[in-house]
Amino acid sequence: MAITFFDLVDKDGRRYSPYGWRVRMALAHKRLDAAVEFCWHSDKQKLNFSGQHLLPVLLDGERAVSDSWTIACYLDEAYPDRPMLMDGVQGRSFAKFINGWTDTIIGRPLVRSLYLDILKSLHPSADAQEFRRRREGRNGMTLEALYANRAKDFDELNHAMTPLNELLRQQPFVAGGEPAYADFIIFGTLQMPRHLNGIDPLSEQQDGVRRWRDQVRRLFNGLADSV
Ligand SMILES: N[C@@H](CCC(=O)N[C@@H](CS)C(=O)NCC(=O)O)C(=O)O
Repeated sequence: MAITFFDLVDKDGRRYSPYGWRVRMALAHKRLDAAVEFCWHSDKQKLNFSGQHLLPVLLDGERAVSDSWTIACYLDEAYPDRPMLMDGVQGRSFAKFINGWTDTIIGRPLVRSLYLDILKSLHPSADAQEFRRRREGRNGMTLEALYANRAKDFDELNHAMTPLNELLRQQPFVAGGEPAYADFIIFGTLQMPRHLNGIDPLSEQQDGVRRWRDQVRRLFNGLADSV
């Protein structure tokens, strides 16, 4: 059946969504081809069929699946004959923890420090006022104040990564000897600044994470470098 993947795009055609990257890597891991449909922030009408307004969304035949975590679980359930993203109950439980940890402990400081860059790169049809209003309301600060806090946010993120760095000094991938969805979750989040503005939040101390990131970038014929 034909798969369509709805992904976020900015005014220059850049695809920087951390959740979109998780799904891109997951589809490649499962050796599944998908047609891509580009959407911008607040492109709600285009996503009406999915019953919600956030990206990414996967349409597999008639079946619409939203939310990157739900999509990853769906792909393993619908395509068990393809390489698994998460191995068994333990694999899924571990990846679920990594998903929550990444979104809160790593993603939150990273994303809020990038809001101003995202605002500047919004697609011309996106609702910039709504984008600003929602983020400022959620954080109780202007996007400019959040931007000014970037160095502190990067320090926080690097501190939180200490155990991950230690793990990746001892093994090649987050999931163990081979890459799996747990890797794509963290990697997807780190793809965001890379594709948005080229800023690298990782400090020099993150030698394990940096080595791992280089390895993941080489997967699937360098998919991570494609725009
Ligand atoms: N938990 C969701 C988060 C999805 C999400 O926040 N997507 C953002 C793009 S990175 C979005 O669609 N924003 C559009 C908007 O706020 O209008 C997932 O894992 O897919």
